[in-house]
Amino acid sequence: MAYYQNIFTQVQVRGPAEMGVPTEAGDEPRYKWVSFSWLAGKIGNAQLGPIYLGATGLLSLIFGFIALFIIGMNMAASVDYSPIAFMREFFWLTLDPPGPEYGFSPFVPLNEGGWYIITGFFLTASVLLWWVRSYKRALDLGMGTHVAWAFASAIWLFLVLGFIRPMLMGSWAEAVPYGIFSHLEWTNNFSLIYGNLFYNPFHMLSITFLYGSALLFAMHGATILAVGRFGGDREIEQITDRGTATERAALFWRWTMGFNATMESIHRWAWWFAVLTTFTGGIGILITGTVVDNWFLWAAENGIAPAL
Ligand code: 07D
Ligand code: 07D
Repeated sequence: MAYYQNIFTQVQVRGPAEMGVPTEAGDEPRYKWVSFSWLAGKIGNAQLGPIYLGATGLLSLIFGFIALFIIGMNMAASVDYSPIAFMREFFWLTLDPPGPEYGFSPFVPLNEGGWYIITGFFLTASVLLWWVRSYKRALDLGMGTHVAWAFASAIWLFLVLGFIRPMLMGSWAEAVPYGIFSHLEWTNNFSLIYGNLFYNPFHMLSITFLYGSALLFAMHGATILAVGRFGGDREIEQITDRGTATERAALFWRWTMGFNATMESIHRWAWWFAVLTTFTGGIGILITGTVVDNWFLWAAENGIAPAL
């Protein structure tokens, strides 16, 4: 029998604000601002704050804002600062990298790609500083640094796309433009220029891990919701003190497919699948144009695609 399904969290527990554990680094700059939001509680924790804004967090936000501001101002200039045209054409507006005539030179006239290079500097600094923040906050809380290393995998692909590969190719023109549809056009063109990315085995691997991530996420989320009534959502306790929730969940998967992940291993599965999506993806992009010029021809030569 179908029963009540809800995309929102059903139970909101509201107690005194949790201010967090004391740490060796002391309290500053951990701002004590705290409030509660019923709406936030529908999708996560109802408590907002306290927030920690150290030097890396603050600098990251400032650099990120500068990058977005430069992108926004260049986009605005491209529509003669008309707010209406800006809104109407926002998805098509773009800040493009320098043309191939400038190679990988850092000195490019501002309006011919110079702004792009400056934006790239600030955006990269912002992303790297945010990485340092995620690493340091985890250490300060006595946690493992798994989140930071997973984030590093995404940053690897980001750096390959916007910096490492353009540097190896000796041309800023290879980098991804800053714009909604322009970055999609870049993605499409990249595949066309290099002979169909589908034949790149690292693109295949990246897709496999991306699809796998979605599948694992669905299986895990569904399993835990399904055994929530037996306390299955207390996942960490269930790793070491297996209860009826774990036993039912495990048996469900053994019944249906003969094998089950454990309360611990499912999180390792998820971590690796997500991390490998961007890790293998970055390798695939890095070797395109640098090592392999045409993926279809490469595949034909290696017996993957039909020979021409
Ligand atoms: C849900 C977490 C929240 C993050 C969000 C993204 C910005 C950009 C900047 C206007 C899952 C915030 C977006 C801050 C604003 C300007 C200049 C993460 C979640 C909501 N893409 N891409 C999108 C980026 C690349 C591709 C959307 C970034 C590669 C395709 C969004 C990067 C290639 C499609 C976006 C990046 C590529 C998209 C939704 C960086 C190959 C879509 C993203 C820095 C990997 C989809 C219109 C999302 C879409 C989409 C951002 C890189 C391909 C604008 C920041 C170069 C095929 N990309 N992308 O939800 O609807 O991610 O596009 O590397 O179909 Mg992209
Ligand atoms: C981009 C990591 C960097 C992001 C970071 C975040 C901010 C914003 C946010 C303020 C996404 C920084 C964030 C600055 C701050 C706020 C809110 C991760 C990124 C650090 N492909 N394809 C992939 C599929 C085709 C192409 C990956 C499928 C065509 C290119 C993925 C299909 C052509 C590239 C994938 C398909 C093509 C990719 C991306 C199907 C186009 C890449 C993984 C069914 C016509 C990228 C090796 C990811 C890659 C990539 C899927 C088709 C081109 C698995 C399912 C053939 C050029 N494709 N693709 O997690 O790594 O990205 O390729 O057709 O560069 Mg593809």
